Amino acid sequence: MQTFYTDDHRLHHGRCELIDGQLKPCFEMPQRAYHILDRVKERKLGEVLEPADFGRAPIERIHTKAYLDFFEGAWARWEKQGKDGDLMPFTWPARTLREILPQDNLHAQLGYYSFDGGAPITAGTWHACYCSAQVALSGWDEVRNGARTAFALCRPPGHHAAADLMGGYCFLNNAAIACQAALDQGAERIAVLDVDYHHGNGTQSIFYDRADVLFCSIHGDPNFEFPYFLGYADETGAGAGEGFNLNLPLASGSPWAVYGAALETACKRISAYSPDLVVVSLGVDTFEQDPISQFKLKSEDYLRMGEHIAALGCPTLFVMEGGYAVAEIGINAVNVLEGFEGR
Ligand code: OKP
Ligand code: ZN
Repeated sequence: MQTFYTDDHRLHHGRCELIDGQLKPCFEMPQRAYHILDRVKERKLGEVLEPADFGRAPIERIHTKAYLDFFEGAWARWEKQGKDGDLMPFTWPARTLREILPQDNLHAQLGYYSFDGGAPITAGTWHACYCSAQVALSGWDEVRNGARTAFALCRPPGHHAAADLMGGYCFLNNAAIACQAALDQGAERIAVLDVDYHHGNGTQSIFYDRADVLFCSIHGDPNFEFPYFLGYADETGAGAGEGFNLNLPLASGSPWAVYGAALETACKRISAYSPDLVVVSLGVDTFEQDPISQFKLKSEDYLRMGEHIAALGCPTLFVMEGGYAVAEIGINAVNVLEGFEGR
């Protein structure tokens, strides 16, 4: 399996996040991608290739032009104000306020285009995210050219990002961008299997009213876990998309026995859909030692996960999402890929 990767992800490096009332170093850090890359090489998974540049057009198929223009230009505006700290929102148009977009103020616009304070913009964030999307598109291109599978080693992750919202460490929805490119290039039905510990609210929202993308997600029950406001089992799709959204929220502390059963349920639904392509939003924050998550998967369980996905018998694009147990992230992510390849 080929891996697509660029070092440019390092240009996104948030300094800190607010957690439990304390400022701590960002969990979503460059070392995550370095560890995965090291493991890909150590296990001789296959070639590691730089992404091609497909431009901004495929990104604009998912995100609004206004959102992208804001995001691309935000750092320059911040710098012009003489600031150099991470750019983070602190006011949102929540209930009782108006959902309006003030024309001049950077912070107002940042609040409008985000749903939490977990996606800090730094000097290189736009470029890193642009490259992360190109990594996903390059992975799709590889599958389009006949490969059974490819690994898009994306960073920053993307599944929390909606058409015009950043949040949850995500800015551009890499998996959704790859899905839309595949549909635009002839695929008719795509299944997204989101195995990240957190619900992929961005991906769900993007495809919620559509039947050409089946979104299946296994995640910590939003009753207790981020992103709290989406990801419940009764969200089954809307309009033409009714029946094409499957959420499988699981209890805190769920081990592989519980997780594997949910994965079988998701795989059955995906098989019945007979997709042309499966896009896996590959988060490994379901790991027992993950510092911000509450599932209990062990490293060997990720081999089983890959085997289940391979049994679908579909062309499969893996798109990296979360995972914050940095020392083990490479082992766990690559275990899924090795399980898929049956080695
Ligand atoms: C991104 B991905 C913890 C707050 C949670 C956001 C988590 C984003 C996860 N108190 N902060 O899905 O791995
Ligand atoms: Zn996650």
